[in-house]
Amino acid sequence: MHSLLTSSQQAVALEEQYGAHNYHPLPVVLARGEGVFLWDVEGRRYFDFLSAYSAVNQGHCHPRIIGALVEQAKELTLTSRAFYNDKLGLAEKYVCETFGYQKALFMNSGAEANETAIKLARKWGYTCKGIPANEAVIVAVKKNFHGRTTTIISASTDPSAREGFGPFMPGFEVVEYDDEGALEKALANPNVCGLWIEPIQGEAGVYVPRAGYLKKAEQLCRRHQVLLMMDEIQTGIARTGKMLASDHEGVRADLLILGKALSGGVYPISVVLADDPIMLVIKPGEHGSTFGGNPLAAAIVVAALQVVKDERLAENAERLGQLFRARMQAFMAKSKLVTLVRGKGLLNAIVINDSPKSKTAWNLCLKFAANGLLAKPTHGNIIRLAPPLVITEEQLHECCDIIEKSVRELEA
Ligand code: IF1
Repeated sequence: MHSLLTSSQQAVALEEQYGAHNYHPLPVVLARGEGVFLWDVEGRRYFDFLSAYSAVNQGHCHPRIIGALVEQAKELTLTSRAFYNDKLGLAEKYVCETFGYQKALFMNSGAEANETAIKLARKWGYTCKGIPANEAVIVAVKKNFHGRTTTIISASTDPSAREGFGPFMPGFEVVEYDDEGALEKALANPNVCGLWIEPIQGEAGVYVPRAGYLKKAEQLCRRHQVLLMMDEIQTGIARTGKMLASDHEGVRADLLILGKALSGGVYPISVVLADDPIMLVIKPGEHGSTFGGNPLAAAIVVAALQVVKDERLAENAERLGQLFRARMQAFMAKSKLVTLVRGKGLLNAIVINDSPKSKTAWNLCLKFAANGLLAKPTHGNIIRLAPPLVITEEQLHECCDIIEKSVRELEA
């Protein structure tokens, strides 16, 4: 253990005094991670069932990804895009071939990738669809989560994400999610350049739309010359049992937005993928960022995606996700506290039979922690359960035992 702090309490006190209070973490101070495991400052071991919101699909500190980071970090970390570097082209090719697109634009955070997609969709709307200047509209959906910038929260319907941060960016129309009629209406507006959705709404509580919704959305986008902007930052990279959640319905986004597990949780990397007619509307000097496409990120992203393929993480997520939901269904039949389990692959959530305003879900997560498993409620009474995709069947059963034991303890 190499933690510089001698106790968890010391860490919490430091953050309380010197850190912004923009989070309310579970009272656990982590010092080390490996695979599906995390250890706190005192050396207690936990199963990670949050995976940094699906950024650690490959498991904590995966040796191949860390190896790529360390090797490249000794050579060259950042040049800025004022010059070329010898790793970016290789990463762009690898990512384009992995997901089947002609071009990639690398950024850093998921929010920046979504901002990039907004700019691409708008500029494509003006230059290719003929939308009058500054009148482009992007259709978003209720309970979306795409990041925390002032433009992105302009499309949010979550008061806590918007309160006190106005004025907001115009040009967004927000409709019901999982409602094909609402899409038919909204996309008929000739000024609409993009439909911006998540294939499964993570933050909303792992809300899986009805079968066929994504396919219908794709068809409506084609019919009305609207770009399908698919935010797979949380659902992508094998999390839902396929390389992309869109793959379950054979849907191909016009703008594919990725982040988080692109780096295996080792480094902030995001990317927007598109074909030439869309990507090339942005000309040299019109968009970018200091760290976007740096050689260190480029080396990491190739290793991180190779791990996903070589270790068949999508297949593992598919198989163990079925097993997980089956065990939870069986357990729910005997539990008053857990009323629903939903998800795809290893992106799942349980719904607690209590008011969203109650502390029951939080208290259950405290029980999980005391029993060696880390998870956190999303909204109120929903607990997301998303382990790294490298988890084994035996470990998954051990985690289900912990979950069931904790629920029984809370019910007692
Ligand atoms: C926080 C939520 C999850 C995302 C999708 C874009 C982004 C995210 C579908 C932005 C990021 C993170 C952000 C983090 C907690 C977590 C989160 F609770 F905020 F909503 F996962 F559901 N699209 N999600 O899930 O990517 O800029 O963060 O790299 O803000 O607390 P980012």
